[in-house]
Amino acid sequence: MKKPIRVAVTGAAGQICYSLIPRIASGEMFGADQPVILQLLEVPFEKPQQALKGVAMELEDCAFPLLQGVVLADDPMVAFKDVDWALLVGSKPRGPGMERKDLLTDNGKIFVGQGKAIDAVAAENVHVAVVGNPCNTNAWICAQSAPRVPKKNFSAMTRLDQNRAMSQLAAKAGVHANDVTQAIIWGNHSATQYPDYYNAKIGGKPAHSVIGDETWAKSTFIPTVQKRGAAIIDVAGASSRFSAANGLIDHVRSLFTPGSIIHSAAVWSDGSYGIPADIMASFPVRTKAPGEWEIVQGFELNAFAVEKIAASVKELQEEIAVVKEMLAA
Ligand code: NAX
Repeated sequence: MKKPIRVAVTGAAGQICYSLIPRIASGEMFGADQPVILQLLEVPFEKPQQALKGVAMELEDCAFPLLQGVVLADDPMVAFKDVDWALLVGSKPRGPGMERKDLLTDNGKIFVGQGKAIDAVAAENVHVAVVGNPCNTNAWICAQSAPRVPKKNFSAMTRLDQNRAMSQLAAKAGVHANDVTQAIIWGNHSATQYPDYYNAKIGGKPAHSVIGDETWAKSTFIPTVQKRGAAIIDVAGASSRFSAANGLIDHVRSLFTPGSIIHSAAVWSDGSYGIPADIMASFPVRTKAPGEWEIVQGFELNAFAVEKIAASVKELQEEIAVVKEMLAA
């Protein structure tokens, strides 16, 4: 039997994790022959800690063959001890009257503390995937706070956005989402993200030659993907839950599984495609070995794409400027 992978999950009593945790335990993230030990973190208050106990009891009741242990924690130093993967889902939602800046600084503090704990106690080659919003910048803060861990081991999730883009393109072309490839998301996981119509493929052919409707791409496809999270909140009264969990399963599985498939993830920029180095931006990514990925080169970006990506990068730089003030204080 393989050595178990230790996986920390934060926000473990929250909505996304309720769908995420059983899927990790059943082998969907790391593979059907890969045992896992789950280390679940929640805030140190009675209600979430009780809810976390309930999650642990349900895990027990599943008798998952691959689950080799569960650690419940209210302290990041316990939750991140020796972990190979840290999945940072927990963060505060934006409350009434809160500015984006308030959210950045409030959640930023969480990711400073968690970064420091990861630096101190996680396994040598730990990989960190961030979902809690604003996820790109939270991943950046976490990376800054964990200087021991190589920057290339950090990622933030834009896979849900990619999956949304695949479904929108498939529906327009009248095919299944399986037929859509290279639905790349560039930039920030926010309403400024750039879902790339021009490099996407449908049945191996350029999406723009199959769909042939640039007006639809610009006025419907891109805004629909950019604002899909808000649209779900409007309809359901709650933010994306199992689709976000599913996005993270896909995100980590793709980063863990070597192959030629190109997928979207926010990773540490090396300056590729003119996106400034040392920010966390979403790129086309390919995985060379488990947990070792590279930014795929060679995609053509037209003037429209360059302008859209620049706007998203500007937003990322503004977010980083806000948190730099916080880190300096
Ligand atoms: P919930 O509010 O249901 O759960 C969050 C959980 O995190 C709560 O149980 C809370 O107690 C816990 N938490 C807060 N601070 C913590 C800390 N310091 N340590 C450990 N746990 C902590 O939110 P949920 O719907 O699960 O969403 C979680 C995060 O995902 C939010 O920030 C949300 O904005 C973000 N999302 C990101 C997406 C993406 O594509 N990157 C899409 C879905 C989602 O909006």
